[in-house]
Amino acid sequence: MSQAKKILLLFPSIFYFPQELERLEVKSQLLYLYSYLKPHFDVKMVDLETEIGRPNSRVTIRRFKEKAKSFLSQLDFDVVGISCWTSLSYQATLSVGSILKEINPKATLIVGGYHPSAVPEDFTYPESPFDFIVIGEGERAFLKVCQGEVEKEEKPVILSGETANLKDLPFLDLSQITNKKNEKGRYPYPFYIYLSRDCPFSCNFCMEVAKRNRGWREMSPDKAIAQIQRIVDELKPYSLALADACFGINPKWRKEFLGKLKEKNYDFWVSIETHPNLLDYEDADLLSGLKVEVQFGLESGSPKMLEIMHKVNNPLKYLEYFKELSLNLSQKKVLHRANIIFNHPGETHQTVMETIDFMKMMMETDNSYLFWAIGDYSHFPGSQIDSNLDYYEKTYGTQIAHPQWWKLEEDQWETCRKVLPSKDFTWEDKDFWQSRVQEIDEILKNSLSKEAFDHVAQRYRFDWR
Ligand code: B12
Ligand code: SF4
Repeated sequence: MSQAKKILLLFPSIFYFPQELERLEVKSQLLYLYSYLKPHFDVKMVDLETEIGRPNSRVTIRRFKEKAKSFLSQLDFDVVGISCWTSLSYQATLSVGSILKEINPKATLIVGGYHPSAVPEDFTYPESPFDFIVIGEGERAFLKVCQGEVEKEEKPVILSGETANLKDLPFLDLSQITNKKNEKGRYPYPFYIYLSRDCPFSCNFCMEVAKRNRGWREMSPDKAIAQIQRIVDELKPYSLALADACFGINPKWRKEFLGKLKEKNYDFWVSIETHPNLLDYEDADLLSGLKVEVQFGLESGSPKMLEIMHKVNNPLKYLEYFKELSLNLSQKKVLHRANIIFNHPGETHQTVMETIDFMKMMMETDNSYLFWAIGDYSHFPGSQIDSNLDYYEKTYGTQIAHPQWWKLEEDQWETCRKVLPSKDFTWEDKDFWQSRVQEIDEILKNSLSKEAFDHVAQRYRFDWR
């Protein structure tokens, strides 16, 4: 093994994305790779999105490339890992890949993330600067490349990532982040960590399948708490997101972890993202009194849509369960959020109204701790929908305006949502759900407890302040 290798881990930024959705938090996927490789090599982590920015026109992209070239020319590297994490980074990845090969033709370039996992062939074009394309988890595959266990070939090599045992993964190395603390000595952005990996559910819209692992692997509750405590000691964050694709699938693990988290009684916000069927009243007891926001991927209030989404086998039971659980959480003053996707393939005016009616019914109580995050379906490669587009077109009349939108030179965040869910809609009235949601905004405001209202206004709804 060559210990002298210099490794650069790079987030290439995002092209053609509206500026207001800018994110400055540390890219956790790189931090995990960094922490894994650091004991073996000289590793540096660079985020071109924060260093240079997020260009969204031909002119600003040209300037971005010039700046990237001059910035990267000053760095010394033998191996570069580029994270094309979402499809929104596709064009930035290709540009930065070419720049790196121009600066150092001998360097080994590895690309990984959700997009290469879903569409590895997007990186194997003639003259591609990439040597390795990794599908799925990066830690082991990256190490193998650096240790010379796999050889470069004339064409890019596609590698299947190996699943890491979370019990053996090192704690996060935060040494490159401590300089991002503010004048109060605290890390000012949400900090995202993962206590488990993968998800055994198979929602049709989700990209998780692209990484090709369908189990659920967790670190022990003790290790999870020790990891959090290290972050607290070193970064003093204002908020921590337990961003696992699906938090706490195993009830024994979940209860033990939540019990230990409760003992810590942290003074910062912790958010948890999970499937509504997983939590029970005992979990609600454990969550009560914590500074916590539980985010549920509820997705719809329409039984028909839940079936089409393949969210659950028994949608009516699922919605009933969520209603009871939410009431219980509100009684225990636990803030919780239901995420809703409108315009998923198959959506009709009727299913939109079923969801609106469900939301209204959930808002009938006062002093609620339930609020909503509502958005349009966005079409990403690698999901079951993407793999079976024909079926949705034939069955519902779904139209995806640009099935390969990440290759277009236009606002990609808008283009990935140019989806006509069914023949029940026209392109003109597909935003039908937005005005229906607007109509119930006042009911939502009135249903919330003061604490929940203040939380939502401060974090999400600036127009409520
Ligand atoms: C947590 C999360 C976030 C967090 C990210 C926190 C952070 N600081 O990194 C937040 C909330 C900020 C976020 C934002 C966004 N997200 Co998000 N997010 C997720 C989520 C729920 C979990 C990811 C996860 O499980 N990570 C666990 C770690 C261990 O795995 P990983 O991140 O995949 O990294 C591993 C591999 O990918 C690989 N890898 C990654 N990079 C590299 C590089 C190399 C060289 C190698 C070898 C390997 C490699 O190795 C890593 C370690 O094993 C996923 C998935 C889901 N089920 O919904 C969506 C998901 C990734 N997000 C998605 C999207 C679209 C977004 C946003 C664009 C949304 C928005 N409106 O802004 C932004 C983009 C942010 C950005 N700048 O890139 C999509 C991506 C789809 C796609 N094809 O592009 C997903 C898949 C959700 C979906 N629609 O299905 N997200
Ligand atoms: S949406 Fe959530 S529950 Fe469904 S498959 Fe994806 S990660 Fe799992």
